Amino acid sequence: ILGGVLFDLDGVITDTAELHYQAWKELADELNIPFDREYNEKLKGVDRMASLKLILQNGNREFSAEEMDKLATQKNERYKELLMTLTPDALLPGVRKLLKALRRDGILVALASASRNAPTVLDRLGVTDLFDYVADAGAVALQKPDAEIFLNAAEGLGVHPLRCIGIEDAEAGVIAIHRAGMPAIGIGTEETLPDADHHVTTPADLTPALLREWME
Ligand code: B16
Ligand code: MG
Repeated sequence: ILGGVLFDLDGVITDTAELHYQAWKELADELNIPFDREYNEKLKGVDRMASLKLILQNGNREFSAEEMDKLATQKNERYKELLMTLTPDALLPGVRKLLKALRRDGILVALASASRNAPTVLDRLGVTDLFDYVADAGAVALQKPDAEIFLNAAEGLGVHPLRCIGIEDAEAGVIAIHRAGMPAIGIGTEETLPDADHHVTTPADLTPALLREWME
């Protein structure tokens, strides 16, 4: 029986990847480090400091831990500015409808995002009220593909992990969902998400009935 649906944020509810890209790009340009949209793909679902390390790999300078903290903060301040441009129009198609349908059916909904800015993003999108729980990315020690954030989200809902299903657009997230013992729905294709149990092109293709069926 389906009790809870756990959503990833970036790439599932909205495309914050483009805003992350803009903020990282400005920082990389300032440091004269090559960075493009293709490389940005590698940062999806990866937390802030790990993303910074991946970017700095392409430069030929070493940075102290203190400098790296500063750079990560600089990027985040810029990212937060960019978040202020988000409106409910930035919700991916079908998301609001799906969230409402789940609520109507008594299925609980949580967010399992690696982003510490997730609560702000939900507010900007106007969907905070449609979530029963938002897992705290800052309180999670082990990043995706570890199961921690999904287990934390299920616990926050008070629903047993085996009664939850997860939705992700990144392979590391799909693996995390499986490690949490849940079926994984991939927003993408068999090619981009080879391990997902089911694939859809957009959240608009999902309904509570379909998720219930895939829970079995
Ligand atoms: P922040 P998700 C992830 O979100 C993004 O995909 C990733 O690019 C970002 O670095 C990470 O959140 C941390 O974000 O700097 O805001 O804490 O896909 O897990 O929802
Ligand atoms: Mg994602």
